[in-house]
Amino acid sequence: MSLARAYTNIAFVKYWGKRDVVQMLPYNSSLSLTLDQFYTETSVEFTDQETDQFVFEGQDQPVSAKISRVLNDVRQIAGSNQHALVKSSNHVPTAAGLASSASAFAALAVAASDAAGLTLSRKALSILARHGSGSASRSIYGGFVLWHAGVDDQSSFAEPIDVNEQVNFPIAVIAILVNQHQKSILSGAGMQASVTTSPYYQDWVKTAEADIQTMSAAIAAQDIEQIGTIAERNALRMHATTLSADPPFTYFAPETLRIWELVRKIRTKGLSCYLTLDAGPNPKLICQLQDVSKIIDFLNAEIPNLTYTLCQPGPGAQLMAQ
Ligand code: 2P0
Repeated sequence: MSLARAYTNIAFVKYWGKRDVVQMLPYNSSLSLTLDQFYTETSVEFTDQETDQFVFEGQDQPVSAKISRVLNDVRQIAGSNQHALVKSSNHVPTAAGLASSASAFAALAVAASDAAGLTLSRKALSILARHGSGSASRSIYGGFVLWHAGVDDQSSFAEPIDVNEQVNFPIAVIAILVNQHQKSILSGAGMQASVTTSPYYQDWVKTAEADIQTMSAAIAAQDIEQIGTIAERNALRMHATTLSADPPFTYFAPETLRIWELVRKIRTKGLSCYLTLDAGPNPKLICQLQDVSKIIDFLNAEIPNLTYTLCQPGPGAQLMAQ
């Protein structure tokens, strides 16, 4: 039995669309920060049982095509035909709206490969995790992580920006929960709708690739204002490809726009504070660690009873037990 833990990540330059849905190759490179507040723990054991089995939070669940894909890859590399017992649980400090397939498939890749007796490089683990879910390729590593779009299976992988996977400046991400409901359009379907129907899609890809360059420079300069400025613009351009899809759709809730408005107001007070959000309505605010309580106090005065989770840079995926 092998047990692995992986943390979720938030993309500062987003992945939004596959140019190859079978190989799970993205249109553009993406860049994320692994967070320290939400993780998935997954154990895998290969046994003589007749089929793969998936137990989530203690309950038997169907084995999804994505889980099968990762297990089949591992079996193929290991030359094994045994089936797997996979047990997984999520750890969320408060209901943070941070749940993500990134932590799930990074943990599965690390646990399943180890359980099969493989010692894969981290690059190979990143590719294996990508076969389950694109963003999982980034959760193999801690700190800031760049997922190279690549041109084929072996060139599409993530790597850490800092070799030690550390972030040596006081950046924080405040995750705000405005809505706990399951999103109506899953990200895989949402991104494909943008790819196939938004007339702005190719412009999104072009600007996202440019954002990778400027974001990398801003991280090297430890410039949180610049990092946040690029991340907010990138997130809103990603969401513009949903508003411009046919039929149009959006992940915004009314509270999302209200918080974005307040974020702009906070900036007029001289604080660095920037919005990003994924395929759901829950905003994540990028800021300086020292400004967190001022920002939360300001938001609380305007919208009481929101749930906040303070996140800082988190570590890469790791084996917890063998
Ligand atoms: C990201 N998202 O870069 C982007 C931003 C959501 C918005 O990656 O279809 O679960 O499994 O590859 O990785 C969420 O999509 O999608 C995601 P699949 P995934 O983090």
